[in-house]
Amino acid sequence: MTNADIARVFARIATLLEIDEANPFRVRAYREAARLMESHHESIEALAAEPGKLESLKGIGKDIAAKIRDVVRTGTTATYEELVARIPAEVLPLTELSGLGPKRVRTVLMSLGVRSLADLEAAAKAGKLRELPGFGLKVEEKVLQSLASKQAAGGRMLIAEAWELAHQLAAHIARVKGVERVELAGSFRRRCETIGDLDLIACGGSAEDVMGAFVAFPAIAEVLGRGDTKSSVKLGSGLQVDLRLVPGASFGAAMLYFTGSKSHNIELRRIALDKGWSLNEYALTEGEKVIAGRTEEEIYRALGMAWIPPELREAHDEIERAIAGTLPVLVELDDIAGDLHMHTDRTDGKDTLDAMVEACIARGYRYCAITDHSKALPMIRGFDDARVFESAKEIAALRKRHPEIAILHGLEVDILADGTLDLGDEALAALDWVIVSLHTRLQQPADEMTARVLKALDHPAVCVMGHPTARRLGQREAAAFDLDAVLARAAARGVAMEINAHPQRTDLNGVNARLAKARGVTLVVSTDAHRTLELDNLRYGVFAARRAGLTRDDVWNTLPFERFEERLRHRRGAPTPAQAIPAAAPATKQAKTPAAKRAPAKRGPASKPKATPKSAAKRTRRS
Ligand code: DGT
Ligand code: CA
Ligand code: CA
Ligand code: ZN
Repeated sequence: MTNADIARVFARIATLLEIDEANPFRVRAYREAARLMESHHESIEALAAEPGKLESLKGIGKDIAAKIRDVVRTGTTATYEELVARIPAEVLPLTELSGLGPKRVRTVLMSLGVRSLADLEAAAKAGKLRELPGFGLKVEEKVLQSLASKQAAGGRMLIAEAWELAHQLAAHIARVKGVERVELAGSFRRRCETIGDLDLIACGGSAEDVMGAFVAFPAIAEVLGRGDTKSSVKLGSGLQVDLRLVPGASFGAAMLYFTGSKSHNIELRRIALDKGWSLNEYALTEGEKVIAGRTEEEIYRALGMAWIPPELREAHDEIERAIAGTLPVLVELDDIAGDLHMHTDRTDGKDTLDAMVEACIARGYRYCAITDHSKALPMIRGFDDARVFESAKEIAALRKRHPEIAILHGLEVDILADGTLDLGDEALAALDWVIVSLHTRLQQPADEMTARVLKALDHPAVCVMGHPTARRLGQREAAAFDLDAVLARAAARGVAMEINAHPQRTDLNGVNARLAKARGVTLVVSTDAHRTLELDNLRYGVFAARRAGLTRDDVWNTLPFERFEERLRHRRGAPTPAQAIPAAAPATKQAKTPAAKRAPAKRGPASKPKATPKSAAKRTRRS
């Protein structure tokens, strides 16, 4: 059982207790325990096996520790069972809709008898929500909207939510006697942002052993079907998993078929048919004769093309390019040299400046940008101008403590409703790295929204637009501005567009990032981490970049710091203090440079711009 699986039970208890109007301290104890388990770096299951270990964690008392052991052992605990005996468990997903929380869910349950998403939709459409105490028309509209975007997501799961368990499940099958290969295929292998179900392909081992191990995997809630070549199960999270056991001679053909996409498969099959061959999940054949089947490479080769990375298999232009030998060499996770969007506990992040920087160093980054929020978000203590100047001092001190990485003093500045930025020009100029983002007034009419964003991009201090469309998967659609016009302006102004790697954002997504590249816009892949662990979300941003067909050259933060900085200077017309930090560091961890050896790292806000027009020409883009 993963920490997330265990945590889910306690989060559910907390929500049910809230609906039940239990003592808030009790609610908080469960919620805190769930949070702690979810972000804990060691396996909770392993800790539960050792006496006293769970109890030694801050926030976990004797009582909760006992319940964790119940959950590890049985998958549930008496407290949960008692609650769901009184409150229907189907109301739990209702609390995740924007506009509703446990309090309002209690109200719809008690006064309207709403027990499920379908009930809720019917009540909202009948205009019954607006009349409830504490609701109103606005809440009703919000609920309808989030129900609509939930349906658009089709009950699919974020790839990030399946990531760990999917790999654990594959590893579990790989350990079975005789098994030669196990791979995850389907939309998961194509690195889609959401997945409908998981498709596992294995070869080697007996059906008895392989399928037996599969249906016994602890995270499985229900066995939907068990056969010798295919079994299907449902995990506790609701995700369905299909496992297919195929002969080694068909492994490549099965991988190709079950990786999809369906339309990519159809195009491949047409090419095979044109040659008088046939292609299915067993092999590429000519009559009775097998031409290829063991590996994907040999099938693609026989069809006259290069092997195509799964992220590109969407029947876009990848087959033409594979035939012509012009497939892009896709950017990889290891190419990213620095993360340029992260928050700290100075605003709504959970970790300190030092913790975030140390986590970046641990991940081998050569640079990073600290980008807390601006004052348009007052409830999280967003920065005003004075706070920015104060922050500059904090960052200067931070650089002294961590000389092995270049730290950019950044801010995520809100784009206000009229397109002006949420910070004065002098404060903006004092920053090394300015992200501009939309967080508020997302319902503006499209024309106003487009004008608002274009105006923001015109400000000379702007480096990059953060999570450009502001969508949140399963919660909120993309803002309604004219993306094409915005991309054209970004290209003209030399402003980059972010691929925000937060799994629920993935914004720009693969389709839009492809468009950005076509318009000549440079991309930046960053995490928007609000805690150190979220720095690992970077992979989901890289997936979107790969699905967009981006190469290393299309992504600004793949550059070594010196060249990254050169380009930034060209963009903003002034050297940054971070530039003073040694850039050409060796690839492995190095000893700390004594602070005295480094050049003074201070620049006054009034220092003269120094443009280096030559540097831009260095970066030619592949098209
Ligand atoms: P998902 O699960 O909805 O996220 O998306 P996929 O792509 O994983 O789709 P899934 O699980 O239904 O099927 C896995 C792959 O199997 C799919 O990408 C292509 C292949 N496949 C499934 N059904 C068909 C079909 O009717 N024709 C062809 N050519 N391929 C199919
Ligand atoms: Ca699938
Ligand atoms: Ca499937
Ligand atoms: Zn952010």
